[in-house]
Amino acid sequence: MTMTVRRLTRAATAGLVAAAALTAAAHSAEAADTLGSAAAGQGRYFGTAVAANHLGEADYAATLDREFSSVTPENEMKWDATEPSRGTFSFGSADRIVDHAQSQGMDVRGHTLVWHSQLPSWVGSLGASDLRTAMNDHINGLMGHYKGEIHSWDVVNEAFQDGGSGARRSSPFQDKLGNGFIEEAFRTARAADPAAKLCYNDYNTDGVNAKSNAVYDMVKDFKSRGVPIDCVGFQSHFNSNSPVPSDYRQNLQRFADLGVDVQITELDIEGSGSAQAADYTKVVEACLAVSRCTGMTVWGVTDKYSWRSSGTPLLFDGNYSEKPAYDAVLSALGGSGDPGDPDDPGDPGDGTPSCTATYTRTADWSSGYNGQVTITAGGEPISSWTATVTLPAQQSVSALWNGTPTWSGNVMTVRPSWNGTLAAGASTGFGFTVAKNGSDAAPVIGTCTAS
Ligand code: G2I
Repeated sequence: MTMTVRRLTRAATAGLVAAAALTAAAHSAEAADTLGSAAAGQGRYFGTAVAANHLGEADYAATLDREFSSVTPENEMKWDATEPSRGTFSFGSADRIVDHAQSQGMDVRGHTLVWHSQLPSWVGSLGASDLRTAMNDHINGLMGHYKGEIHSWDVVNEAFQDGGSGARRSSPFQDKLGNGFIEEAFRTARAADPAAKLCYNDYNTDGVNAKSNAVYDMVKDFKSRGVPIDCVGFQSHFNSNSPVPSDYRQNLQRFADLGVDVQITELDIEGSGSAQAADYTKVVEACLAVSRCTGMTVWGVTDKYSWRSSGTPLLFDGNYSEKPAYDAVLSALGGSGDPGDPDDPGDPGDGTPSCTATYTRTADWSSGYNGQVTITAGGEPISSWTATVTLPAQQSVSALWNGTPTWSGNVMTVRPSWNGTLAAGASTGFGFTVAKNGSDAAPVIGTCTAS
């Protein structure tokens, strides 16, 4: 599909989009018991990253459509997907997401225009002058195609190094165009779609630290010189190594005080149960405490498709049941959803047995390791469970306890031995010993199913 044809098509559908938005608004007035409607009550959006290839899965689409008011294409708007060879744009997968979002009255965040990663190799081989032209052409190509349809664009993503230096990260743009590439990208972006909010987006900038200080200095400089920037995105990928910072709210506030909006753009927090729920509460409360924090996006709908494949960092488990973290977010948003509502999937009394499976490596030595999978029942008692463990090809299992395995290639399906019956919310687990045979990679734990 060429850019020109699609641009005409997108403009022609604008009337339909407006009608869909009205339908969605009417729906949320009836039931302030979803993330999107509760956040709307606080004047914010609540979004999720979406992958086009899951939209055909009924439960995925139903959960997305019911709960969220904004979507970010997880990979489909990146450079490798949209301009795989110079001047040839392909928007098929991104268009599917944008069309779906608009049919449901959801807003769309654009992610991302200029980034060192997921960059086709042809970009890296250009000389400085060609690279400058290619960068501006890319911004114009994407923003032109979606003109008027994107509420906020991540114009530049992850341009600063991790660690204490506060320096710029090496990339073709940084190395060949110098510090000025970010300013140039923002100026080009403003002209391409004046209605879109233009954001700088990064990770490990969530608290006050050397990296966030460097971004802060850049935003301050841009504001003082009239370089067009409207928002800063804080990715907020958290786990035990990178917990929710205690100065998260203060950090959001100091950026807001520079005269930009702040957005939480890729939120996920590894963990489970009440600890994970408490961390999510901290994040939502921080955003609500900063008036210029205009919305939050979680980085995926369900744990089973998270980029953190061995974690469980999202609000819905692999069966699309609401996790304690979901109830915590809804409640922090002031939603009227009752965490004990038997009509809500995953809540006690919903009548549907469910379970979650989480993995930890409990012992490690040069030739092997022990893994432990914890099975936790959802809001209903269960009488049996099934979990899958996919091992890296070289590895083999030499022992397994507290479970009964069956094998298909390198996929081990485990059912209970003595421990199938669990009360609502109760846990059991199984353990296994693996021979590494040269591979230290982690196994991937599949969706837990219960009966
Ligand atoms: O890494 C987490 C995020 C950090 N901030 C920027 C985000 O754009 C980034 O998202 C992740 C996606 O969630 C992953 O889905 O970006 C990754 C790549 O940098 C994405 O992973 C890629 C895999 O590496 C590819 O092998 C795969 O083909 O996803 C692609 C599409 O499934």
